[in-house]
Amino acid sequence: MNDASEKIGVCIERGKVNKSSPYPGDMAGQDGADELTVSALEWGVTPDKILSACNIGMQRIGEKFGRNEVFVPELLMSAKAMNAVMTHLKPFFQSGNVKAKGKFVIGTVAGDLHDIGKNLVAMVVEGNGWEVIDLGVDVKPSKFISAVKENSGCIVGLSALLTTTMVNMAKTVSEIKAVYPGTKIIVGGAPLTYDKAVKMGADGYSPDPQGTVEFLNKNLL
Ligand code: B1M
Repeated sequence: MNDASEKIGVCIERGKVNKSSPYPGDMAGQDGADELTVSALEWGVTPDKILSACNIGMQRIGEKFGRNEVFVPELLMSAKAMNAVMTHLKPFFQSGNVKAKGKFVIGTVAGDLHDIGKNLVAMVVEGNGWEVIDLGVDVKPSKFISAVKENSGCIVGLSALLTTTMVNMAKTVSEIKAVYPGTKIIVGGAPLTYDKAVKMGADGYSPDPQGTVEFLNKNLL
């Protein structure tokens, strides 16, 4: 990893959004995730490299949270810094003027507010030529069902980051399948595994955006 992307990873871990942000105090007045991403892209650092540095930063803040060294406000600042980076990376993952291969309805399941991973999956899928209908976070099964009704032939993607919300994911899969048995559903998110996905009746599982694209392309109607 080079120095520029490493610095961005540190901004994610510390929640340093941009130069004008006074948080964290010891980084006041320094460039943040926002400015450093712009510079890194100008210097030719690849979006993939920047993204993987961000993921390391997120991993580190998550571990600190797990050890009770930081709390929700710190996680929120890291998420804000990550969003600042993603604003600049988005154009690289979206190509535009491509005829859509099909429709992909995605959302984070009920009770779950984590959307960074879901947004990344949505971006990469869109960049690979799919029309993405993003239902957001805390999405109830009924909202997914309405979206399937409105977007005939779509494939559905469910994201969950909490072990507690995997129950809602399983419920969403079974409720969609009860009304639209032919709908293909892929699930993903940190607590998921292939076995858990199969157990809840999903058609696919992916640990990352690229695997999601492969699943979609395989299930192209
Ligand atoms: Co929370 N959080 N959080 N959090 N958070 C985790 C997930 C946690 C592991 C932290 C920890 O304890 N170490 C832990 C969950 C433990 C568990 O259940 N196993 C946790 C907790 C406990 C909580 C709260 C309960 C804390 C509290 O309030 N006491 C609370 C819950 C709120 C709720 O949802 N109801 C909470 C809140 C938050 C914030 C709101 C502050 C913030 C989220 C902000 C946001 O998303 N806008 C937050 C954050 C930032 C995290 C961590 C630090 C980072 C998550 C992240 O964005 N990762 C996280 C710890 C960690 O992951 N290291 C943690 C980066 C992202 C790119 O990766 O989301 O995994 P990820 O997505 C990947 C893959 O999973 C996959 O592709 C993505 C790109 O590679 N993927 C899919 C995701 N969805 C997919 C769908 C697919 C396919 C692939 O197909 C459809």
